[in-house]
Amino acid sequence: SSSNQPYRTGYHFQPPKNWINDPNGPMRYKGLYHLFYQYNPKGAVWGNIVWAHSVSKDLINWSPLNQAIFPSQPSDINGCWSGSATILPDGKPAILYTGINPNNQQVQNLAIPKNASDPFLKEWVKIPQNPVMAPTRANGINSSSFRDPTTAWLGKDGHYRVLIGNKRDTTGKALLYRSKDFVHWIEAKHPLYSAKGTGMWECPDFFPVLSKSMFGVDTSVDGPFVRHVLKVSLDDKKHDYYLIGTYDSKKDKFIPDTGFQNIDSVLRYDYGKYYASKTFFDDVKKRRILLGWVNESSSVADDIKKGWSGIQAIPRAIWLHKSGKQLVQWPVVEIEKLRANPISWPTIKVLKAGQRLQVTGVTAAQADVEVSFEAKEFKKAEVLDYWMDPQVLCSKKGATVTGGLGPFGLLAFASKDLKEYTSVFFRIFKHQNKPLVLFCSDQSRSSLNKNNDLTTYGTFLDVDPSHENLSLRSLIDHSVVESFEGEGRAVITARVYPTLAISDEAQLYVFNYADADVKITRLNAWSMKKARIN
Ligand code: DQQ
Repeated sequence: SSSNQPYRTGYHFQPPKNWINDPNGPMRYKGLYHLFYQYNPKGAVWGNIVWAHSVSKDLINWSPLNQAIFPSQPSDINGCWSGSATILPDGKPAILYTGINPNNQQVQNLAIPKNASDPFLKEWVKIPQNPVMAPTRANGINSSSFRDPTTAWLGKDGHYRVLIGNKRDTTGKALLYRSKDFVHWIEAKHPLYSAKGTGMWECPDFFPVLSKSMFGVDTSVDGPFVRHVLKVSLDDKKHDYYLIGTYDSKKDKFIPDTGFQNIDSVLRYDYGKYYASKTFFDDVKKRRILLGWVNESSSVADDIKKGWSGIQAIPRAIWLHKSGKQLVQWPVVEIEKLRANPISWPTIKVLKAGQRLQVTGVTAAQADVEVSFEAKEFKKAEVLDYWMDPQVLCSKKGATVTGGLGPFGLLAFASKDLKEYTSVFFRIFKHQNKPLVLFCSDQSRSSLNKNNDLTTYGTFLDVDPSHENLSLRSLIDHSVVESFEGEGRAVITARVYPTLAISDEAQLYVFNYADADVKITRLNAWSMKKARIN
């Protein structure tokens, strides 16, 4: 019950108990969305990994099925690790996943549905030819750095291509394999892309986006209005980074607009906790959807005590921003079905310097909040002489540090005495005489239990506040604050474990601890109904 499990989510996906990590093989098939995920059936820590399986009609309410893929043959006897689904031209799905063999080597396996006319895809058959890709002395691939096959795409030559995450020394690589029949795979001479000093690339994802549209396209689509995205999960950093660029289909190479030279300037899906993500194309709603794993910030001892660890983020639609320079992410519209008891502040409100206002009328521990600020007094903005890492800047200038123009934003999971709160806020600087917008998620006061990781997160936001209001949408859910800034141009997901601000005790505020007034141009909030999550 919620009284002894205050941190279980109301609408973010999680199983009833135990450890989960990466989303695997997401797809839409015969009217159902499939989510497989890395799961430990035996406990709240990583281990004994199988593919658990749930299905959904709306990406929000999920029904559990039996485990889909679990150790059963030499090529996966020590674990069934991450992988992806591909819908083949005959309409049937195929799954490529990493198996751990008896020598603890990573190899790739193929599984196909036992009965493809079953929309639930309950049973999966591993083909007798497994493994279909393996490290050998001849190919020189490091057997402990060879995993996480992508969704395949089909070239004009009729051959499939997949990527496998890899490293050699400290060079991260997306190895390319080709196949005519999906069973026999041959390594290409060159990886699709690689980058020195980036370490192991986990869970690569490679997909096309349209240059002037929010619509998604099938993974095999290519052409004049198409750009490509390569996402990699950097094991050394535990973050998901992406590059936008061109896919040269003749050379089978990816040419990013800017590479990994300066890791601090490479874009991320999320500047908080978010890892091992994966997209798929929803061919009915013509959108590309991004799923990602959000791990805990609590101690392992606390995870074992509560009996579970890990959730999935709310599925996000993902597309190329009209600038062409970054992606945009937005919670799938279906999540809005859970909205109840809307409250809306009717007129534009001035939020005076130093002011804090409570947002009443919503269940603050399980809510969806949208707020927009107009911050025009640019002359009051603090000067930032030299560029700084935004996360460091957010840590130095947390929610309690008064500034010129900012901090202003939300206090989520606030206790009545304000001993606890998580603040998500903007702060505007003057940098090279132009406005520079910082967005922070400050967890430093989120819990009186200091065994939690209370790290503050931050990012700069490519929005000009003299032309545009600063918008923020936070999905608040018992131990999660998933915040979308600038209409989805930046995202920060945080995990928090308040001891006082739990359930009905949690409060929500808007605040402005700056020297300058700002205006709230919009505030809409909803209590969120519980989703059926397994
Ligand atoms: N998790 C899986 C691996 C993958 C890692 C194992 C990323 O396949 O590289 O559970 O979180």
